[in-house]
Amino acid sequence: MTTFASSHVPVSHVDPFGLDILENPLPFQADLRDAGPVVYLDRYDVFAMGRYEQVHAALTDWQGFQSAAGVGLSNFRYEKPWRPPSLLLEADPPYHDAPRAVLSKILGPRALQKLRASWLADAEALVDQVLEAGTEFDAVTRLAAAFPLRVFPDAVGIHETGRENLLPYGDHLFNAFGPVNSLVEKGAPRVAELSAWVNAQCTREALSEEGFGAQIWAAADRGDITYEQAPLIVRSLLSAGVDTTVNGLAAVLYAFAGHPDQWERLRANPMLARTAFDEAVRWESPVQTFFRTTTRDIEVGGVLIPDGRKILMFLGAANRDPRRWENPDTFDVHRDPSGHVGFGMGIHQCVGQHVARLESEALLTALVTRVETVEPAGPAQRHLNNTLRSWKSVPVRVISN
Ligand code: OVM
Repeated sequence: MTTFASSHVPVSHVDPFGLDILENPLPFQADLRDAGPVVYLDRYDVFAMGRYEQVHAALTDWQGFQSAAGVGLSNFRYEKPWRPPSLLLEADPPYHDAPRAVLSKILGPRALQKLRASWLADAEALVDQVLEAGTEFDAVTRLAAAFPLRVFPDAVGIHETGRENLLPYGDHLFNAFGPVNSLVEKGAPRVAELSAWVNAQCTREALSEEGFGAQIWAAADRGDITYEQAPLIVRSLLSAGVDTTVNGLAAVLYAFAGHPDQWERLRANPMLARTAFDEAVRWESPVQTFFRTTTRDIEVGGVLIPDGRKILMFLGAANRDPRRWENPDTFDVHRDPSGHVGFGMGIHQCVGQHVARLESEALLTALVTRVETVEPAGPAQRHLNNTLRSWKSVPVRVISN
């Protein structure tokens, strides 16, 4: 980190999407926060925010920090997006409002009550199956990935065929919010094939008669959204609904494997499952970063950011900012993690967060009644992604009842 005394804005030459930084972003994020409220990243000619106060304020100010120019590095004012923009993630009011209202209702706590009993039973069946096969296993593949893949595609209402495309599509999509580096190039050969498959799942004919997908099309029948919008809103579910929850669940399982005292607390009080998941989302921030674009010249922390510029928001850095959190690096199920920006903040705050919380509640509840202790059974391995803090493998050993 270098600071030019002649300028008001600290400058960093670091590539936050460099593979070495993605492997362990925490030291860079601490430097970023300490450098100032706004830092200029000369490698990409963008600004960055790592402190909770400014990240929170910018996320809440959708008028000043737009999403419609894209929430990746690419600026849609000047560059053609690689896929038609999301009607939710990459839109601002007024266009954002109707898709958001429709999806909020379909994915809201009330609507999810209907899925609760069956997801709890699915989690129990999955955990029983894993524990019967042995007491040492990979918590990522066997639980964190297996559970969302077991319940979410069915809830959306897509076919069985091709579901193995969901994770690779999401992996590439989240890479594509970053620069065109080796991670994006690695995914490029399959983009056309994966996109074609995802898009084909979004038509009315491809979807089951109940499920989130059918409910989106029913909203078009009612005139709440247009028929042109419906398939793109289904696409948002398939884009944002799998890799995110897989990595959120991986985060909470990894956290507990490394913190036996915290598992003990959860065992003593299983009602902590929901808070524990939010604490893991704060601590690990499965979605590490998103960009915004200034809609006018805006001053932040004494730095003038001109109109139309990209700002990289470090959700992960904000969630570990010692200016906001006590012992931010500690995973603590007794802390109040509310206010974390791991799900974003403001009008774009994760519309699927109740789905994610229900998945984690189901999985943790099934585990906590069956597993006395959980510990690492070998080194956990990261999966590198430009946006996601992801795990390839988290080997664990458990003692079950
Ligand atoms: C979407 C979308 C895609 C990726 C992430 C996301 C975290 C949304 O297509 O709407 O939100």
